[in-house]
Amino acid sequence: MLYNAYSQKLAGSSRTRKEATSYLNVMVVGASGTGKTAFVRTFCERMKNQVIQGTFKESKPMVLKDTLRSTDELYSVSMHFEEDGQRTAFTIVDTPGFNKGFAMDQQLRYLAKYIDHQFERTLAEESKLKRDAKALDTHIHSCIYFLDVSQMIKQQNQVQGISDVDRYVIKLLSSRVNVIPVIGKADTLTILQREQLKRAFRRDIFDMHKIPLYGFIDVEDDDFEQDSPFPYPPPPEPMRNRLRGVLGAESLDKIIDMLQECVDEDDDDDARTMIDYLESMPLTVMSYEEDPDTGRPLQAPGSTASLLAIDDAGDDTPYPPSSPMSLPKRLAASNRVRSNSAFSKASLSRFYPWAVVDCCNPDHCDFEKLRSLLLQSHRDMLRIDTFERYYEQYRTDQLLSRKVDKMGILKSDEHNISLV
Ligand SMILES: Nc1nc2c(ncn2[C@@H]2O[C@H](COP(=O)(O)OP(=O)(O)O)[C@@H](O)[C@H]2O)c(=O)[nH]1
Ligand SMILES: [Mg+2]
Repeated sequence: MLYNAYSQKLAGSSRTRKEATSYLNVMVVGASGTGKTAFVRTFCERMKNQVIQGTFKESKPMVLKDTLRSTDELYSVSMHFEEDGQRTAFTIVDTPGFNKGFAMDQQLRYLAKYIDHQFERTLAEESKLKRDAKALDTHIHSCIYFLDVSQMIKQQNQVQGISDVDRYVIKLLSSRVNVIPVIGKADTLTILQREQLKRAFRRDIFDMHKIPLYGFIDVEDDDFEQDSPFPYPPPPEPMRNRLRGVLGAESLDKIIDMLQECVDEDDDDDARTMIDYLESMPLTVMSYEEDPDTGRPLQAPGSTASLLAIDDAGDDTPYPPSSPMSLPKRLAASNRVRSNSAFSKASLSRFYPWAVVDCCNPDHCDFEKLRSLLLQSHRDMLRIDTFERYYEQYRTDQLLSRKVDKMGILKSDEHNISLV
C-alpha cells in the first residue's frame, strides 16, 4: 500500500489529524445534452457552503461563473470540505458529451487513457526508491454515467432497454472504473416512466449482459429449482419491503439476497449500504434552472414569508393560459404551490406553472442520495475498490507487458549475437 489515501487503513480509525483527508475523484460521462455539465454546476452550488475557504479550484476559468455552455474539453473542479467530521478532498471532472461514430471511439480512447494515466502516476511513484509521502491520490474513483434516456423512450412512449452505445461505453468503462449510472433531467419524467426506465436498465445490465458496473456481483446460479423435489419454483418471498421481481432483474434479486445474508449474519454495514444503493439504481438527478443572464440558480422573487403573504392575501386570480405574464410573476405564481408545501426553502429548483421541483428534495429525485453516497456512505468503498480492483489490475497488466517486452528484447539480443 502506498501513500496518502493508501498508506493508512483506508477507512480505518487509526488516522492522525494530519492524515484525516480522504481523496475522492469523480468523472461525469455520457452523451451530449444529457445534463452532465448542469449537474456539475448544481453539485458545486449545493456544496459551496460546506467548502473549506480557499479550497475551491476550477481547472478552466469561468466554467461555473458563466452561463451554461456546451463542454468542448475536459475540465475539473476541486474542493475540500467537511461533513460529519469527515474531511474530503473532492474533484469532479466534466467531459465533453459523446458524438456518434468515429469521433466517439476517439473520445472513449481519450477517457480510457485519462483514467489509466492516473494509475500510471501511482505505479511510477511506487517504483521510486524514495516515494513522495505527500503525493496526491488522483485515481478516478467513480464514473457517473448519464444514460441517454432519449434513446430509451421510443415512439408511443414505449420504454426500451439501454441503447447499444450506452451499453458499449458502460462495458468499456467498467473495466477501469466504478460506474454509477444515473438518469438526468428527472423533472421531465413521470413516476411511471422513471420506474420503467429503471427496470429496463436493470434487466439489460444485470440479466442480459451481466456488465460489472459498481455493485454488480457475479452470483452463481444456485439451481434451487433443479435441486428441489418440487416441480414448481417456490412462491415469491417478501424481500425487505418489497416482493421478488419488483426490481425487474433476477440477478439483482440474487445479489441483494446474498448481501442480505451478510447483513443478517454479520451485521455487515457495507452490505446494507450496497443494498440501499442497488434497490434504487440507476439514481435519478436533475439540475437547477439558470437565470438566463447570469447563469445563477433562478430564484422566485421574495422570501417565503412574503410569498405566504401573497397566499394569505388571497391573490389567487387565475391566469388564463394565453395571458402574457412576466417571468417574475410566473415564478411567484409557481411559488404559491411551493409555499404551501413542506419543502418551502427550495433554492436549486426548476419552475413549472404547476409546481416547483427541487433538486435536493428526495421526493423529487435522488440527487441528495447520490451526493451522500459519494461523500459519505460509499466513499471509502469506492476508494478501496478502485485501489484493490482496478489499480491492481492495471499494475499487473503493466508489469506483465513490461516483462514480455524485456523478454522480446533479450531474444532479439540473442539473435543479434548469433548473427555476429
Ligand atoms: N429540464 C431539465 N433540463 C436540463 C436539466 N439539466 C440540464 N438541462 C438542460 O439540458 C441542456 C443540456 O445540458 P448540459 O448540462 O449542457 O448537457 P451535457 O451536454 O450533458 O453537459 C441544457 O439546455 C440544460 O439547460 C434538468 O435537470 N432538467
Ligand atoms: Mg457538458
